[in-house]
Amino acid sequence: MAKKKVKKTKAKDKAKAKDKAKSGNKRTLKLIAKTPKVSTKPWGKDGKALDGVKILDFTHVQSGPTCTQLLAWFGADVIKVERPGVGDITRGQLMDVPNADSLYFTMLNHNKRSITLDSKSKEGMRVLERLVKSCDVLVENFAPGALDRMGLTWERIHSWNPRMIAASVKGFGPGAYEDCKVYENVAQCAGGSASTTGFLDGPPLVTGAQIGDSGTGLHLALGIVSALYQRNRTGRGQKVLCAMQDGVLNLCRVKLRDQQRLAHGPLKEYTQFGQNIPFGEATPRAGNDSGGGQPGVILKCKGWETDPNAYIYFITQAPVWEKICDLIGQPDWKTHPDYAKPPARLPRLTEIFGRIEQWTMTKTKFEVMNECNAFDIPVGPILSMKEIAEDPALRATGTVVEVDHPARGKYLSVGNPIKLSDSITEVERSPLLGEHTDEILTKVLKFTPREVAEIKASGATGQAPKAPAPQARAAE
Ligand code: CAO
Repeated sequence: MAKKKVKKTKAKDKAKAKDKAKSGNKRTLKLIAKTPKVSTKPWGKDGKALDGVKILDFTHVQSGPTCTQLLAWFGADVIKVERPGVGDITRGQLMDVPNADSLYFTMLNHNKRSITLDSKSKEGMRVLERLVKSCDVLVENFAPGALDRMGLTWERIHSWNPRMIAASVKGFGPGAYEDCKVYENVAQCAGGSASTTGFLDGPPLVTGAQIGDSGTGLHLALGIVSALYQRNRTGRGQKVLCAMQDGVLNLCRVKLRDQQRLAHGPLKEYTQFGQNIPFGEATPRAGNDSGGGQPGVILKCKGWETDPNAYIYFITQAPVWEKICDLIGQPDWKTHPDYAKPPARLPRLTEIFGRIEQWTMTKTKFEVMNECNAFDIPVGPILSMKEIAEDPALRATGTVVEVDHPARGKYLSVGNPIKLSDSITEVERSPLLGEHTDEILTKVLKFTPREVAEIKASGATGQAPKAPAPQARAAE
């Protein structure tokens, strides 16, 4: 009897296992069946990469807006929530045209919609709740704790919408400085950029590239897209955090590399090695030395006495060394034991670049560019912002775009630097403050006319201004 029971149980288990395997197969088959067919529409004509993704954009200044602008360019519907009457502080910062949103704002907030909302009011929170419930991602870069103080804790967000991804930029990650407010240059200093930028005999320098703000915004965008991808599998949202210090350090990776190399001797590719200047305990400032294995520096070109940008970056890449020697009229260096091989050149970089500079100073930076590239010698002209703004190739690819704005007229912006062949970016002007408040309340959040009236009467949305009439613009 007992034996029979065991047999029965075994048979049952077998059947169960079979069923499980079958349903597993079914699941796989289902997944395969669900895989969409390859689109028959032409490239770039089948919507955008992030079509259908809705973003509650609670960002301001530069880091967060950089992130949401990228997502908008890839097709996400970005709804920017701004404080009534004030909006993103950059709207009014560094203004150049009276009564028009600044370039600071317009160049970081393309392709978004704007709703004004006092998030600290009862009616404001009612709208926010519906936004959280209907969006896929919340992006914010408030000072630490501000979102919690508003009442939008992660627990609350997650309970309202378990699929929501909550993405934040903060200055520092968890640790001693986690409560600190941070701006671009603070991050550059704390992330290792400033201590390694500048000349050996000068103070630390910040760079013009906004690696703290825009760099962290880029990192955050990748985190969000990854979290969206994982959500396809788990059905669950998650928190995404990018600390600006971490983002800067990630971009300064090669300097932490050099810090560790110091333990094994001097950094021979640094100019200071050839100048017999001893190395200290930390990665030094390297002036314009290349950060890689191919020595390079900035050299003067024709006109440098009057043009601050008549310079070129010149890299003595090892595979083209002989071509460099021929080009600068120093063919004997091809075989000379002091110059022929890369290790022999390292202690002589100042002398070598001095000799190359004698040659570059006889030519404009564009002549050097053309002559060197004819021999595959990597060089880079120092382009001014004026030259970049006027560059026809950058215009042709949409990296520099002209945008029209109802209050400020035409202006130049930097378009999407990431090109997708099947999700082509169309750069649209930034929204006016609260321009889409009504549209979002009614069409996106589906509040009834009565509810909209209640929300508005409470003052939660403030007064949405209208775009100036064309005549008014002409008179400006
Ligand atoms: N309705 C009501 N209140 C709102 C609101 C809205 N729609 N939007 C924002 N606020 C409130 C916030 O809740 C916060 O209030 P509390 O301080 O009372 O909680 C307040 O406005 C100010 O927010 P903040 O502290 O973020 O702004 P700040 O100008 O003082 O600081 C910054 C700016 C950038 C230093 C800080 O936000 C920060 O450190 N952010 C994280 C790092 C970052 O992104 N830095 C890069 C900025 S670009 O250089």
